[in-house]
Amino acid sequence: MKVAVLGATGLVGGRMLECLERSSLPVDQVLPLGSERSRGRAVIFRGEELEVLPVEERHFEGVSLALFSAGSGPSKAWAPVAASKGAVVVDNSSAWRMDPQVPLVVPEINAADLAWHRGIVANPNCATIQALMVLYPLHRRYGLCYFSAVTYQSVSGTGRGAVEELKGASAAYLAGQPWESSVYPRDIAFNLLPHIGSFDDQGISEEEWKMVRESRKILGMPHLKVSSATVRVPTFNCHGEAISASFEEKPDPREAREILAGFKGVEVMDDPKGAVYPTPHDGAGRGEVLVGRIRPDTGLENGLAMWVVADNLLKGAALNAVQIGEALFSGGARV
Ligand code: 11C
Repeated sequence: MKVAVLGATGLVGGRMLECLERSSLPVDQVLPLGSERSRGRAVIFRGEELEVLPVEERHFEGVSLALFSAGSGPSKAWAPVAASKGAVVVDNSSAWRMDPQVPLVVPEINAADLAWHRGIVANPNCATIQALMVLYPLHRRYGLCYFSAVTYQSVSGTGRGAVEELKGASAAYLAGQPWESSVYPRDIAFNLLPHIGSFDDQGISEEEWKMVRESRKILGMPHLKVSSATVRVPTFNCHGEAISASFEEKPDPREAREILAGFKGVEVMDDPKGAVYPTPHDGAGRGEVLVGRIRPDTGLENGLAMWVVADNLLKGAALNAVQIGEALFSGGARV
């Protein structure tokens, strides 16, 4: 099969190529696409250098799967074009996620929704994916009523420029030199920014709304109560989330640990007295969602609290997109 990758030179695009190399998809040809700015650049796939082409309609001829990670503007413009040429687009931007005609999929949770796609499938936001990967198996056993997710999100979620800004700003801070932030509105080095995406008139951020709205759609629970506070932290990769949830039935933390350990794509690291709990250093480069600190929530009825870490570029983006491709074209996602 022929696979196009739009946004191939970006951080997520690069991970998409790596995930495609390891996937169960019968990939014969990869076509890396980008904007005019990417002209002349190259990417590596299976050890070969491939030229990145500025995206044009004719490039989607014969493409079965088109993975998009070039931002909402290009996704809005090009996804219908690619779909009209017969490709299935798996779009990593927020452009199509809440469109009722477009399934929003985490294959371990709602692969069944792929049955009604019309050429475009949306890949959820990274922070939503990792929260639901642990909440869904618990929901099946105990019945989810409410959850709160407070996030600690790495700068790779913003992109390559933010990774460079954290490096430069940290070096400047340690050297006692001034640093002018250009990617973030405030200093990111040795700091915390409770600000991801723009704020609405009530002061709720875009990233917080994504957690609420995307969770409801993926779980098929339009009235699920969700609280969220999303925070950018000065780590390079992996998002952490402190999650508290309440259920119809009282969860037993020991049984919850077993349920989570048995769920494909989740790994339990939970021996806090031995300092065993997931950190961003544990999650980086891994496809699994890591969970630990599983304990009763002290303030919620039938509540459970936990700490969840995942690589935001892999399960939070590229890997989930390729798994959607596997679910569509090779009979199931490989985790
Ligand atoms: C971040 N979650 O960490 C964002 C990145 O809607 O796909 C991904 C944005 C999105 O900043």
